[in-house]
Amino acid sequence: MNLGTKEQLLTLFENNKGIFFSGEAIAEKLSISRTAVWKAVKSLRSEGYCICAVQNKGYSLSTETDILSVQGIQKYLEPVCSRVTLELVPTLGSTNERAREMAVREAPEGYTVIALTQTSGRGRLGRSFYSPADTGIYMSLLLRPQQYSAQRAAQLTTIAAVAACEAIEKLSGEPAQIKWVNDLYVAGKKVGGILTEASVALENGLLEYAVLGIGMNLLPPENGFPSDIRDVAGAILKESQNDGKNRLAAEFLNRFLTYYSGSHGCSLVESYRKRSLVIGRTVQVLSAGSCKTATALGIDENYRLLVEYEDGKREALFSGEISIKVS
Ligand code: BT5
Repeated sequence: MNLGTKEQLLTLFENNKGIFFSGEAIAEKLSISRTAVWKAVKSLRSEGYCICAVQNKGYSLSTETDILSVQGIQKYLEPVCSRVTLELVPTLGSTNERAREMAVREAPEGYTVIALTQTSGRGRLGRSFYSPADTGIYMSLLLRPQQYSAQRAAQLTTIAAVAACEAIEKLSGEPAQIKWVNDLYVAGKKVGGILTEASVALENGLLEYAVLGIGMNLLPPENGFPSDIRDVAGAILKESQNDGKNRLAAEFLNRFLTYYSGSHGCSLVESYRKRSLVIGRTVQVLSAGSCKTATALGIDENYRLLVEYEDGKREALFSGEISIKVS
């Protein structure tokens, strides 16, 4: 089988789910032999694709397929994603790690890597992100923003959080919330998180590149979440939807890149505030080994969390080294 035949066939199928193509028609479209068509079908089936074969009708990809693929995501991408180049890798340690390696190798802005599973998915401040196969989306985008200070880089996380909430809501119809600064919640459970990592040039303090990583639990893992996160973690959907994973990934990219490019033309602070899980709540502010109780008052124009401590002192928190626990 020629390299790329399977990918070409998947593109045809993904763009025409539920439609039958005869072996002959496929062979002609892709300029390959009918044996090559059969081999490509077999190979896709071995990856889990449900391809029906009906006599006198041919082959068709089931409309119920929900497998992440470059082709499956691409069909939902809007023009704002024209510079996105997608790479899908079955297993990676961490997609953020991979995107950082690509950044060092001078990959252009828009390089996006997706893994079906991660063996060392990373969270903030050395924490880990559980990334089982087939139920979640683990994705990192390489960005090369111009004239961004490190502080402004933190805003990438916040616009990504708004984009992710909107994508989740579109797919599930359920309201999604943000636990300042990077956690995504649905119905009181954490369904995703964002990790932005940046490289800053020492000479001017500006960003060389940023890697925006997002992990979302679309479905409950087959054997449930591990015991240490069972009380916290949840999934966006209860059961698989046609193209759920590809749609969620694409909906996120479409929105994030619209906001990142500035083409939406207004601040997202209001959308962020509206979804905040912490405003008005008592929180524990964890930083450098200390833990202080405070009330979360609001979020300012720079996405800082305004808190009031028990002694009445107020502070505007930057995300950097701080974590929030909601009481
Ligand atoms: C985050 O950190 O939630 C950011 C997660 C970012 C993951 C993506 S996946 C693609 C890219 N590649 C990477 O290697 N990372 C990014 P944080 O706010 O620090 O939360 C971590 C905490 O969330 C853990 O200590 C657990 O308590 C909990 N947790 C771990 N896995 C989870 C999961 N799958 N769902 C919900 N909660 C989880």
